[in-house]
Amino acid sequence: MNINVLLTPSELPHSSENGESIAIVIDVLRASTTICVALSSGATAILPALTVDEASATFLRLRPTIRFLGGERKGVKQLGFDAGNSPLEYMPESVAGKTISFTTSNGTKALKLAAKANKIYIGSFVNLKSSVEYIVSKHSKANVDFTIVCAGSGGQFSYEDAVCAGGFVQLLAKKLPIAVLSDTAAAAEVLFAKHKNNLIGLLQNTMHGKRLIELGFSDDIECAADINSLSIVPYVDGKTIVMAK
Ligand code: 3SL
Repeated sequence: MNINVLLTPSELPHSSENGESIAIVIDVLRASTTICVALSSGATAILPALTVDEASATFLRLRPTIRFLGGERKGVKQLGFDAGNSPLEYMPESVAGKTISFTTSNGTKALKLAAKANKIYIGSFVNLKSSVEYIVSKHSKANVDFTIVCAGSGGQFSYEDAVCAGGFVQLLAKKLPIAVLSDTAAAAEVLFAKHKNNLIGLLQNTMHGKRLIELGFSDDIECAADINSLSIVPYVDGKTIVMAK
């Protein structure tokens, strides 16, 4: 059993040394936080798309009464979309009972790149504890390898994703003491230990966090930093993101 962290998705697809490979994809700012919030607001499913055109085409194929189109480019809601990528736009009054066609610059791309894993979960600070508890309850055999994938930004390292990955490493390793940590997993764990008591301060000072503040999304940072605020475990089922029950 190994726990590895990929600091950018560029190393994907990643093969497992053992039998079962479990991926946890993280894009704290903001795709994985928004996915968690949308599902806990009662969205039925999220369909990730690589491009704005693909998301729009998928949206048009859905039944008008249950469809919702969300996502961003350069952090901004696209023309004709119901919402951008702010988790605060995915409250129950907007998305309960809806199927969301969703595209973001990095998060949905990382999800597609992780497709070779046997199972793909979506992680963020908001669902750290609940998702690790669920994942461990389902995948604790010695032949499992965990790969935590940081979505990064434009193919580059994102500090906040690495810190969140470290939170997953710490909890997974605590619950699965036989697991062997890679060097990136050990480094991410150190970063989490350094920042876990001031996640808002961390997110406000990363490159992506500063850009979101400039765009007027400071509230999204507080939402994304609210560790363990949601009991939700999103995973990819075929081409759809749904909530584990
Ligand atoms: O890249 C992504 O997937 C987004 O989360 C980026 S943004 O926060 O909407 O700018």
